[in-house]
Amino acid sequence: MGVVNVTPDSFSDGGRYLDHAAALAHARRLITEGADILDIGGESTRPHAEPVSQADEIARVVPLIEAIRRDSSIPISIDTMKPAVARAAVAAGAGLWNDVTALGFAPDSMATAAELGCEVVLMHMRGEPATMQDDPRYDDVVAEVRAFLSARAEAAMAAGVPRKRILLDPGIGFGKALEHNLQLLRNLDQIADLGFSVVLGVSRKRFVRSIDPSAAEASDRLGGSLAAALWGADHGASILRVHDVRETVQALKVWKALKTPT
Ligand code: HH2
Repeated sequence: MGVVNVTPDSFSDGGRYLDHAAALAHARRLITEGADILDIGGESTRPHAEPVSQADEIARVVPLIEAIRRDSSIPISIDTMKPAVARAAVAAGAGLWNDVTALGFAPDSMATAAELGCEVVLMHMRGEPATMQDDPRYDDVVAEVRAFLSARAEAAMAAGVPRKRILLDPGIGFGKALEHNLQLLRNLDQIADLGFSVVLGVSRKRFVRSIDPSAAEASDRLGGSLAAALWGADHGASILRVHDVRETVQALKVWKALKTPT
């Protein structure tokens, strides 16, 4: 899953693709590089990001989704917590709603997902983007994230989202200190054991800098991102949400070749 952020402030590429033509060119490049899904986002979820109005978010993402749809049938995911944005994105051609609030932001999120009939990514986040990195604490991060995701999946099914349309994501970096992120990655199989496809977003995240302080800039974190992506692939992730598609596709090809006995 290749990331296209149409935002001025995303942590790794904010501002680069706010312009429609630049975002479209980037989306096309990710398709050429081997992305299987494009994840389009119009609001940054990084700590202390500025909130975006519904109208502005729709104006950022819908023309891009329409333009991608004109020349590609690639599955498109909309990264939003707002039901109205998901609705507009699905009408424009998106088939997957990636929600970092696990359909918890608005009272009508669950019902909207059921009505739209799209796939949904339910992600775990502790707290809200503005404050989530202020000393997050857990007794048992793996058990708590697993129980949360299981409960949200049950709630989505009760609201009418079919089981096969639900994907789960532990939400690396969302209200988690380094040790929490590492515990979740080490025990990713326990999330996969819930029986849903697992989406994993480790690309360019801050935990890489926590391990390698020389990786101050998000763009310095490719090596760590690839290491974590392959670890995820080996421990039950079926979709990797990444910025560096070409490099990740190549890493996965080598990993797959090594795993296939000759
Ligand atoms: N991470 C980010 C945004 N959306 N969605 C899922 N399912 N999983 C993730 O790990 C995830 C996500 C943060 O990355 P990015 O989009 O690059 O930055 P920003 O939120 O600042 O736009």
